[in-house]
Amino acid sequence: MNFSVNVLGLAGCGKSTFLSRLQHQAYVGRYSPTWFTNVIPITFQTSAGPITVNFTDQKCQFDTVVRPADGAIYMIDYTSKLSLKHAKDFERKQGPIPSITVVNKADIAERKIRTPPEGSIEVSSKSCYGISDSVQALLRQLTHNNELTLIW
Ligand SMILES: Nc1nc2c(ncn2[C@@H]2O[C@H](COP(=O)(O)OP(=O)(O)O)[C@@H](O)[C@H]2O)c(=O)[nH]1
Ligand SMILES: [Mg+2]
Repeated sequence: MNFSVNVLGLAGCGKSTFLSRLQHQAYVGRYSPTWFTNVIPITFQTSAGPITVNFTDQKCQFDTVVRPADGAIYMIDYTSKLSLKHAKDFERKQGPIPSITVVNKADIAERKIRTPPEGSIEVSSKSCYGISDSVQALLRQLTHNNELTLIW
């Protein structure tokens, strides 16, 4: 199985860090802005067999063109109120496709967002908290299979 997934959220919210966490199981602490659009294929082992997701990581701005995809990850940053607005804008632009909303940087105590959107998943790309849960939720949405479990 093969899916394309757009990763969308305000610059600095942690999209590239989240993807390198999935790719290398490692945290890359330094900030290097994303200039180009990168497609990162990652294969996950699941109870329904291997699933490859081609994640699109891109420089996100308010005028970013959102391409069609099989699914999307909308990322919010707990330390940025603006990121909440951007995630909603991206969701509207992308339209109704299988998706999850993650709220990243859960490891930071000083939060600007008090009430994250309903159904969103709290993650920390730094500590790895919630990462496998979020991927499992995404794969369940993409496959329309709520029994699917991620082998992490
Ligand atoms: N404390 C903390 N910092 C994070 C986390 N995820 C990303 N960062 C940091 O946030 C900054 C922006 O991350 P990056 O992945 O480049 O954001 P992008 O612009 O959305 O791709 C970097 O300095 C990361 O190290 C996290 O879960 N916790
Ligand atoms: Mg980036």
